[in-house]
Amino acid sequence: MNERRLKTLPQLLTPLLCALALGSCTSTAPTETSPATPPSNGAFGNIIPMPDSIQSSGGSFRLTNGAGIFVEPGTAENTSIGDYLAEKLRPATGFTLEVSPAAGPPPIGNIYLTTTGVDQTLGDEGYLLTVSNDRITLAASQPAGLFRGVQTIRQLMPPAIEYSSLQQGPWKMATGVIRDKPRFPWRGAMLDVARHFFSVHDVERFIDLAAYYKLNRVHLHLADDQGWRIVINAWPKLTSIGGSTQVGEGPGGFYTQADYGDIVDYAQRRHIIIIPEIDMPGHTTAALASYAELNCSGIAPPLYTGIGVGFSALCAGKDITYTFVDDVIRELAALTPGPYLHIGGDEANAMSAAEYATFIDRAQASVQSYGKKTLGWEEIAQGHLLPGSVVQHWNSALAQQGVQQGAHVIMSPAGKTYFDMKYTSSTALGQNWAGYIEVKDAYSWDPASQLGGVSESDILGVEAPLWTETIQTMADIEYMTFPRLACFAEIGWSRSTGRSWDEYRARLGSHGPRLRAMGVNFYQSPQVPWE
Ligand code: TNX
Repeated sequence: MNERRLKTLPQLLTPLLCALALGSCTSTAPTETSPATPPSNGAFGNIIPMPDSIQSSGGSFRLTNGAGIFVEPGTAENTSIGDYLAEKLRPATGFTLEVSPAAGPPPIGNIYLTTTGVDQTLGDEGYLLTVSNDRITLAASQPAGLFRGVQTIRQLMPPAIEYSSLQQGPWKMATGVIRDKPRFPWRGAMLDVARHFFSVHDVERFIDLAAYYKLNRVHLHLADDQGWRIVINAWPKLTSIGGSTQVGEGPGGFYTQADYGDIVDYAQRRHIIIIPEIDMPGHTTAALASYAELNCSGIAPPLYTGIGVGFSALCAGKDITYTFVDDVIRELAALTPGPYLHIGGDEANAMSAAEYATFIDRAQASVQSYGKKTLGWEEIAQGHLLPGSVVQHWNSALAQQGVQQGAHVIMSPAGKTYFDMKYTSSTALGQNWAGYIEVKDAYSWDPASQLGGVSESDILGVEAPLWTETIQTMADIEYMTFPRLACFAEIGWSRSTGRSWDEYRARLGSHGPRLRAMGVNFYQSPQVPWE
């Protein structure tokens, strides 16, 4: 029997008292729980990513029509989170779920979201969720924490809650207390919209699905050899010419600055920061084909629709190159509220090492001059990193050079995190240059022991990229991303101690009905006991 069921009365009462006092529970936070022995009481133990601590209390809360969502204080940000939760719960329940400001806990039967007087040790994204027979109380010191906790509320509801049409209740959930916060502050997914272009609507769905598993960064790979996808007013041919192709014969496409603004706003409402990437100085055929003057030869190459890498480069020796880079970075910085701009920097094999280092130094200076920090693939560690620059590990030991320069690292080891790697040799989509990544492989690794010389304190977080050379539709995106995104989200959020594939695979299996309810075209891996 699960020993967690054998609780003393004080143990059972602590969470309740804690919840009532909200702010005063720092030292009495539950300690005996860990992901090693999750509760066996159904819904309360099926959350992904696994919360930091769970105490179930064996009761049940029932959401009924007439229930409301009360937010305290009723700021625009908190109200927006209340509205988001209501939007998620209304279609399947058919309930009105009005959202109102509150001063103190609401009457029985309601949902209460509060950032007033809450334990600051929960940090930016932590939350304390108390479900009693009477109400749901979600407390966080910051709105982002409320938003993450809202995902937990969704996961505690029956899976049918995720349908976008009216479903049969009852809408019951198990009671207990969850105190939760993330291991890493950066948990991202990347979508390559350059190799194949995806609509604003597709990107928004990708953002929504990432939010469900508590990711907080979505990185958009906005330019590569095969396409330039964001309007830059100072260089309009980048999109009119450079945006007109993609891999294969398709017409490509691009985002207007207003489209990009919509994506940023959509993400912001989900407490997700958009990281825009313009890959430079390599991976630049789309730009080189649009403007002859960016080429050392002065001759524009043809547009490129293949899937080769490493053959293109901006001309490091020309002043116009740096005018171009500065214009692009200035416009992108103005459109991007988040603190980071990603300059790419990978596979610039068509340029000398000295030219490359100079280019990276100058690009970083531009980023800094517009008040942003530079992010780049680990190759940028061959330049002189400015304080605050971040290197993204993918396939070499160069990230170590970044650490030696004092940089933080984002871990995206290709053999573990690349959503474009096939699951098995019979996966129709994807590539296999970094190996096959079955669901178990996606779950069975740890960022802090992945790369020598890069340890926990050097790591800002994790990010999983979906490169889209072979990915053409939203259904393709979903198939390669799910369920691996759920595995990956747990690696970024949950503590590593006590992690067990056998426990996890059952928990993941319980998400089958949820993913189906959301209409996600996921890979039904035979490794997972899907419900
Ligand atoms: C490597 S990861 C690349 C991409 C490809 C990807 C395909 C990285 C920085 N470069 O250009 O799309 O492999 O898996």
